[in-house]
Amino acid sequence: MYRTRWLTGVLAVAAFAAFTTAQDKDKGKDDKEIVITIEGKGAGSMYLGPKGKNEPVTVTVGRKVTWINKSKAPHTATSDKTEMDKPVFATKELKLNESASVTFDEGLFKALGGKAGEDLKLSYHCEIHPKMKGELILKPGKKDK
Ligand SMILES: [Cu+2]
Repeated sequence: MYRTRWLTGVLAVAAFAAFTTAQDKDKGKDDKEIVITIEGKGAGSMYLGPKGKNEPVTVTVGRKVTWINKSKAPHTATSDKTEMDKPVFATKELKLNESASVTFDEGLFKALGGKAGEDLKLSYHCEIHPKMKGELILKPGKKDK
């Protein structure tokens, strides 16, 4: 009897801790992180933005974009733009359920050719499957929140 009560107390604390962590994580996502899911769709694979579609994703400069691979084939997110023959940004090769993030800060925005007050269209691709393409629109300046 005593032992059961002790266990209930521990479970209640654990549940509270889990709830708090989940809340903090969601809050962080709302503020800064944009998640793009990489999914296999029939013959090809696509980069699906927060709306679940392969369409340009708008990113305010300063925000973090996370790509997570939900298909069995490995993929990357690699900028089309190169600097000294190297992509300006590139994730590692992502296997199933692996993710990688890129923070599009002011420095990276400029390295990609961004100018103050102008949106920058940024196309990227998968290094393993060059037909896989995605697009971001980087918005400089004010945060939208
Ligand atoms: Cu790929």
